[in-house]
Amino acid sequence: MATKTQGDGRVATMEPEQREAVFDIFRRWGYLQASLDPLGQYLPPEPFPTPVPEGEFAAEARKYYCGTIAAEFMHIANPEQRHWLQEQMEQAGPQQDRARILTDLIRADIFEQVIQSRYLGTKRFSLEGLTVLIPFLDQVLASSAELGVNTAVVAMSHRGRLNVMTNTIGRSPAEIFAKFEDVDPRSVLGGGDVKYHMGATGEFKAPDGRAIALHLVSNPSHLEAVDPVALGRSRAKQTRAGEHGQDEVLPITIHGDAAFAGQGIFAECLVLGALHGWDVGGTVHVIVNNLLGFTALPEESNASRFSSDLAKRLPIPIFHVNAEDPDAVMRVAAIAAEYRHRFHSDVVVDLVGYRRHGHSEVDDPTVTQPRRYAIIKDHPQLYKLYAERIGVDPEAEVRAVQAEFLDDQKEATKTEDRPVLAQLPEYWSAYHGGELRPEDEIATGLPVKRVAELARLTTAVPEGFHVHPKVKKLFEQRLEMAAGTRAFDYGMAELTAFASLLTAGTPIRLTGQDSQRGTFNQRHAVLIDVETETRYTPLAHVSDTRCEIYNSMLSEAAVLGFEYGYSRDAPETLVLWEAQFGDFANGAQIIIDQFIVSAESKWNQPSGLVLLLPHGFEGQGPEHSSARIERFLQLCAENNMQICNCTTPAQYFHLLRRQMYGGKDRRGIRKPLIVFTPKFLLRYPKAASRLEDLTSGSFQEVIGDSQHLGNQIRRVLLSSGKVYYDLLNKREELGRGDVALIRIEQLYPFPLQRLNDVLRRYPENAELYWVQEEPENMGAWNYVEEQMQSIVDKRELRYVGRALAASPAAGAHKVHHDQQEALSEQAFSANPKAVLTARRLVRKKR
Ligand SMILES: Cc1ncc(C[n+]2csc(CCOP(=O)(O)OP(=O)(O)O)c2C)c(N)n1
Repeated sequence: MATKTQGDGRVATMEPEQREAVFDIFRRWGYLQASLDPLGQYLPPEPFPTPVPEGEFAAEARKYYCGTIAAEFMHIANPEQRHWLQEQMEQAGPQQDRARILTDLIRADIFEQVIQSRYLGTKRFSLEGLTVLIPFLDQVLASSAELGVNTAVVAMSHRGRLNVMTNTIGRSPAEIFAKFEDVDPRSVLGGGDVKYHMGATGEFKAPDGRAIALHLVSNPSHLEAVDPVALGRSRAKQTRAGEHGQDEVLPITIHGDAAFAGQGIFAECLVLGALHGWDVGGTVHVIVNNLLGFTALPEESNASRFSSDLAKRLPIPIFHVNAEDPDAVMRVAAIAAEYRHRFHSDVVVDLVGYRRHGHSEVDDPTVTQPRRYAIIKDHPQLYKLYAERIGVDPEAEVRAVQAEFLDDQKEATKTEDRPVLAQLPEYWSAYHGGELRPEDEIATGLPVKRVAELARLTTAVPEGFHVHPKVKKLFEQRLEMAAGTRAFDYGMAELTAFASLLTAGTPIRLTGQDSQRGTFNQRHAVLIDVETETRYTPLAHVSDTRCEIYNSMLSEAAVLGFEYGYSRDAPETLVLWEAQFGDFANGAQIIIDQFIVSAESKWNQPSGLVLLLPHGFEGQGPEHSSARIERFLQLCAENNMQICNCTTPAQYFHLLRRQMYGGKDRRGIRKPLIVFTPKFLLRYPKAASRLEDLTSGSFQEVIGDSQHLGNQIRRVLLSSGKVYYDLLNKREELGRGDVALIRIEQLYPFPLQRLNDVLRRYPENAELYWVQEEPENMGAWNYVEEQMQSIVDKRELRYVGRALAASPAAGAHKVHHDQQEALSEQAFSANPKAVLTARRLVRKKR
């Protein structure tokens, strides 16, 4: 039996096994009895599921595990991680710099009070009740700086955001107050955003002088949507930083308790952030847990005791800490920072406090939580409690901070300038957003020799690598394409565009479900050795330029958010996200609406992200047909993106190159590009391109009909995308030399001028039809009609396509086929009609 000399000199018997057994119970269940709610109202102690033998060991363990810090870590299988955490928990907390903590608490509280005094009745989403967030972040950053972090990307929602902007990010209070004075002319003109969504950049200075560049990510109202964006931005910064990027760039995401439990995108992020292609070396997640979500109680938001339980399905430690024990909060902050650094793992810190006011300051919370707010009314501010605890009179400091903030407030009322809270990093200096100008349309052809050289590079595999016979055959065909003896398909056009960009120094990052091979077996950018299943990416070896192609997890929202974030910090990189079928992109609608299409208008933040959305009606049913062209078109305004649908591989090739290049130079403009990509056309012989289509020219926004011109033309059929080939075939079948086919390859910005030039080649009285395979309320029809208003004013534009429909496409292949046939027939008939939808067709037959 072991013995131990205690502090008081007594010799106690130690029974290690017995002690371990008791401690294990507390390690596992101690969090159920920790004292976490500062108001003592919620989270009452719960009995352990295992009987606890009371005694000396239990008393000791209780001290570590049932105080104001609770830890959940026994679900982590890795013993090293568990033991490290155990060690941290089973010791006394370190000395804290209490004066610094007190200053932070005073600044946090007084900041809110100063706003409250002047801007009564304005929403600010006060941090009061959880002001400990400010010293907490200070400690996370100070500890991280010591561990080598020099950049942090911070995501957070409304709660306490203005406070963090000032007291953590370091924006001057005058800039924040100016936002309350509403001096931002853009917010009057319709652009811009509300103050508690704006991004901000700044610098943290640790007590030892080390600095961390801080980036608070612009955030839409949609809770948690910013999480993947912050992770993507972090990954891009880490990549830029190089080998030690994960140690230098720290992602911190701050959540509300209700949003943490409720929003699926965050659950997706927890998995995503740990996957190879998205790994950010761990994120520090902070729950600003006021035990309320708007008016909802915890039991209305969480399925279990803590909102953090969602994170427990993964091997991530979770700390809960009573927000009114600042020393404990600081201790957890340091542990969290070190854990993330040491194990490159996520860590969750649940700061449990309260909310002093209503959801916003204009809300009366006594209507829904009368008892809680009766307690809150008389509950002193944390800085007062803490000052008393450490035996300091805070009044002089409070007055000094108040005077400083009030001075800033006076400044703010005088300023006419729009506060610029965030600066784009230096690596954006060669790039810009704004208007798409004609000079951005440039020649993107490649010399013949270059195409051949790139084909050789992209089909080369290392000695001894066993390529699948089918892929081997495809590679032989690709070499023939490059030699000009076989027509180019989309797969090869894409590969050649990628290789050409890489060899010119443009990195590429492409992700999506099954993107390495390609959902439609068309890409084969990553090869699998048939004997060893090792992978090889020829594109990664065509030059020294980085090429990343990953199969993503089965998520649209988080993955697209991540890639958008990546594009925000990698303007030099061609970043592409691919939907498996374009239909699924609507699972990421928040990212599309709130970031991709509107970020430049709201936050002045450009992005060159490319979305590849397979689209086309091919009889695969309602959910594998439509990438919802109509929705993207409805979102177009102010030059916010480019929307294209390429009918040939060469067009796709030029489009991808155009996205990155302008003239001899890299293209300066960064604009999201939405490409409706083909499925059936991928290998359709009539859609194939010749070598010379890639070696000269540029992307054509409109493709006229070079064979069908002049006065014999009676009808002009306008279309976009694959339906063109249905019309082409029908025209051949009917021998109709009097019908011209015009393809609109870029839908936004709408190429009106070019279309007009093309239409001028036809008689003015030629009939004009828009033909589409999508139902009348979908596709580009409504949009095109409006864009062509100046033409339509003078001559009629009529519609041929499927009739109005609730669901994009018919379920039965036969019905699809009949409809498709009918619509191409109608396009050539004397008096075309809209083609009926599936259900109506069936009903009519009865
Ligand atoms: C996706 C989404 N749904 C609903 C809302 C409206 N909303 C804003 S704040 C809020 C409550 C958030 O509660 P919690 O996450 O606990 O944060 P708290 O405001 O308490 O800090 C709600 C429902 C929103 N902004 N985003």
